[in-house]
Amino acid sequence: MKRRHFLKRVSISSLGMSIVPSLFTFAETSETTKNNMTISQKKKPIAICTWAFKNATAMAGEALSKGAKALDAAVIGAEVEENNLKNTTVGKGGTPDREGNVTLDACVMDSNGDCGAVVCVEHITNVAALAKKVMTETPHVMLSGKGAEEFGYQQGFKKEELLTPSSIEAFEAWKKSPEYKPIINIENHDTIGMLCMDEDGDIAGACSTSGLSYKMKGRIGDSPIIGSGLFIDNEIGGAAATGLGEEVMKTVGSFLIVELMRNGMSPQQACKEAVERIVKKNKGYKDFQIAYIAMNKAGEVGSYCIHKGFSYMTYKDGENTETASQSYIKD
Ligand code: SD4
Repeated sequence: MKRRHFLKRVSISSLGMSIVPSLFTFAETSETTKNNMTISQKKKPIAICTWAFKNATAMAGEALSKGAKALDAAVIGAEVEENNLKNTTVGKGGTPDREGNVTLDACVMDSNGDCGAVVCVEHITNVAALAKKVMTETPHVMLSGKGAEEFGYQQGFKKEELLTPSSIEAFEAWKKSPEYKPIINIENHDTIGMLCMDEDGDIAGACSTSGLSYKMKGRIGDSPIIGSGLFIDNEIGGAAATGLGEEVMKTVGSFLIVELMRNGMSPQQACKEAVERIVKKNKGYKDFQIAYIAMNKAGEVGSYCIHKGFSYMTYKDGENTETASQSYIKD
C-alpha cells in the first residue's frame, strides 16, 4: 500500500481529528497539483560507478529510467562487470588468490539502511545479487565462504568455474616469481562500486570484487565491508571505494565520506578529505592507489584518488560519461 494511502486510512480509522490535516500535508508533498492534474515529482535517475565501466552505468541507468529501484539497478550494474570475463578483478575471470582459487567479496546497501554482504565466496559469479539475498532472505548481514556458497545454491545461483583460460595462464606466469605488490592503477584495482539514485530520489549501492590479485588465502578487503567499500545514508548520500582495501578499512572510508557530506562538504570535497586522511595517516607514503566516488541527495557527484589514472562513469539525463578523477598526486 502506498504510504500516502496508508496514512489517509490510518488517519480516518484510528487517529484523532486534530492531527489529520498535518498528516495530509506531509503525505502529499511528493505530488503537486497543476490545472487540476496531479503530477508526480519524479527525480532524474543517476548511476555512477568506479572505473570506466560504461556498460555498467548504461545498464543501471536504463533500468532506473524504466522505474527500477536504486538497489536493483546497482546490482544490475555490478552484474555487468561480474559477467565480464575481461575484467580480471570482479566476478568470473577474476584473478585468484596465491593458491589459485578465485574468492569473491561483495556487499549491497539499500536506501532504508538495510545491507547484506558475502565474503570469500567460490564458484558463484553474481555475488552482489547474493549479498542482496543475504539482506532480503536471512536475518543476517554477512555470510562467508562455504556458508555463503551453500546459501547461494539454495537460492538458485549456479555453481560455476570462475577461472578462465587466460586467468590460469596469468596465474602460471605469476607463480614463476611470486611476489605480491599493490601496484598502482593496473588490473589489480578494478573493483566495481556502484551508487544509484532512482526516480523517487532514493539512493542505494553495490560493491563487488575478487580482491587483490594473488592475495593470501582468506584475505578480505574493504569491498564487502559496510562503511568501508560502500556506505549509504539515504538522507545524505552514498560513497564507494576502490584500491588498496587495507587502507580504506583503517579509515572506514565510505562511512567517513557520507559523514563529511552530512557536515556540509560536497561529494568532491568529502572524497578529497578521505583520501588526504589516508595519505596523512601513512605519513605521506602513497605508493598505492585509493579512489572514492560519492553522490549526495541533490544528485551531485564527486571523486578523488591518490594517483592519476582513475576515472569513473556517470549516467545522468540519459547521458553516460567518463570523468577523469582529480588526484592527490598531480602527475
Ligand atoms: C580490495 N578494494 O579487495 C579491493 C581491491 C580493489 O580493484 O579495489 N580492486 O582491497
